[in-house]
Amino acid sequence: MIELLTSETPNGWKASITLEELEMDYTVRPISLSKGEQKEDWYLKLNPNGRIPTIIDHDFDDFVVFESGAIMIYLAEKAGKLLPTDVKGRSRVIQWLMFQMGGIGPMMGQANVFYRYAPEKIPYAIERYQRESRRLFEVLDGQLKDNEFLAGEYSIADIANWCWVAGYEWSGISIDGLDNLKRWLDTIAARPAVQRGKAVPEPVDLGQQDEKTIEGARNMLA
Ligand SMILES: N[C@@H](CCC(=O)N[C@@H](CS)C(=O)NCC(=O)O)C(=O)O
Repeated sequence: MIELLTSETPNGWKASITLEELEMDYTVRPISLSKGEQKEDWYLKLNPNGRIPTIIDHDFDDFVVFESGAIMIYLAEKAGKLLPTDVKGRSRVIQWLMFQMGGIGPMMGQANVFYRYAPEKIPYAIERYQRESRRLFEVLDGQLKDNEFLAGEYSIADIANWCWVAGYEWSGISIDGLDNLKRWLDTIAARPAVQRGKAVPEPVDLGQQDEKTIEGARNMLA
């Protein structure tokens, strides 16, 4: 049994959607980011970075994995699905997974901070992160022009990028003109496992986040 320590955020959904797609048995331990549970000593012993998600594999000596991308690779390898085993196929998936980890996630994360959460609005910072995110969306759109999914068959690379890109409206980034990206977003959103995983630990409507969300994020960032 896998234990997932998580919150309702894009990095958390990467783990819960992967678990759902792989049909693995798992339990959920919700972590309250606004209350700072991710910075408590017991949690830092599991995840020294003080962020969600983290998993504990209770069937494998309580082995702990932190960093969402590493969690996805671990789970996919354990199940033998969503990540090819041949060298080239595996590399292609990992390339697009790293594209999310090093590009989409950090840029959209900062776009959210400056566009939504920062009490002081700094136009240069807002534009910088929104423009760079849009540029990365165009890279994804180009890859999806002749490919149904990012790297061969549906994989952890699609899940990782989808979890962030699906929040484009909250980040204030347009997807106008990116028809391939739009098609891919809709295809993945329709998957039952994605809908189940995105409701962990509780459902959030990305388009309907409110002052409470902003307040919670500000507390976390303070
Ligand atoms: N590189 C980490 C980033 C994780 C991360 O930033 N998680 C956010 C939620 S999406 C978090 O835990 N934030 C809490 C905080 O900043 O204190 C990963 O991919 O696991």
